[in-house]
Amino acid sequence: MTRTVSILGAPIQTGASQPGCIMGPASLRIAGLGDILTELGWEVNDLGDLSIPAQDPVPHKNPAIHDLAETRAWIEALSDAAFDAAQKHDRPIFIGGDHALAAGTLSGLARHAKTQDRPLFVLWLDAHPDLHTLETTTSGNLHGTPVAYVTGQPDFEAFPPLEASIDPKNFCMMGIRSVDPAERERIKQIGLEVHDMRAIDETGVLAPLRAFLDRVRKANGLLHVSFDVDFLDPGIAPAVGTTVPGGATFREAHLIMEEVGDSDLVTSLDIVELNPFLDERGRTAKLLCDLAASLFGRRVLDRMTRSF
Ligand code: B3U
Ligand code: MN
Ligand code: MN
Repeated sequence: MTRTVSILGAPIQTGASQPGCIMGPASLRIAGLGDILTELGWEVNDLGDLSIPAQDPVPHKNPAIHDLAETRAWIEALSDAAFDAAQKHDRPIFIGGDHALAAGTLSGLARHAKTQDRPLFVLWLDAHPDLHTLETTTSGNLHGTPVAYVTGQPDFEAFPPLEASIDPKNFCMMGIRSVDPAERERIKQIGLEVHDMRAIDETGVLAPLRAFLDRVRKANGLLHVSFDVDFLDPGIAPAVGTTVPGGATFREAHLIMEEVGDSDLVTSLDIVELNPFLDERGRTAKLLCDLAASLFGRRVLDRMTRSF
């Protein structure tokens, strides 16, 4: 039976410091995301772009925080949209938009997982752990907060109430190479599994990834992949506002996608932080489509023919 994927655009950019992510969904569509998945045999349902009504400003005691009302409205809308998409389709894809998007998608997906009586696991591919609370963020950029929010950390009264949180032990982070002091403390405190770039240089991506996928399989979990463009090395993916040198290579990124795709455990995907204003002739958008293709089954050779 043909499996279904839905594509939902969320042109949110209020969580980031510089504008441009609003064009992310359009850029990924122009790069051919839908057609690529159709060619791979998936039934593709493009749900268009989500939007939010105009908001009145909401102040916060942390004066660094900006665009709180809009970001809050996006989280609310995305949580319901992600819940619906997960109930209706085998593999929803959420295309951003900055990473504050994940505060919404993960809260909706956690509610969905609860209806299935299954735990939700998250593979977080990012240069950053996005573990700030509304108290600890110094940049005030709310794309730095989704993991703290969905794992039920304190100081999120200004965000929508969380109906279902995600166990921090169900996260696996890879590619991490920019961590603020408060995030460093939080990682230790809540026991997050973080593979920074040093660990990846030491072990490669496959060993920790396979161990994580085994955990998901044994727990009969749902698996969400949250892919921040800055996970990738800026040399291959320039279209992101928060480039950090020393990111994942083309081959590491494809290998992760192929391995997760082969596991058949993945149930949803975010592609976030694409800023097409910073792209070079669409190369980052095209690379993201190719990485999605690897996750959804594109292979260079069939594994069975490889025995020599
Ligand atoms: N931790 C920093 C930097 C950052 C987080 N997420 C992104 N950048 N994309 C902050 O602003 O919270
Ligand atoms: Mn991020
Ligand atoms: Mn990042």
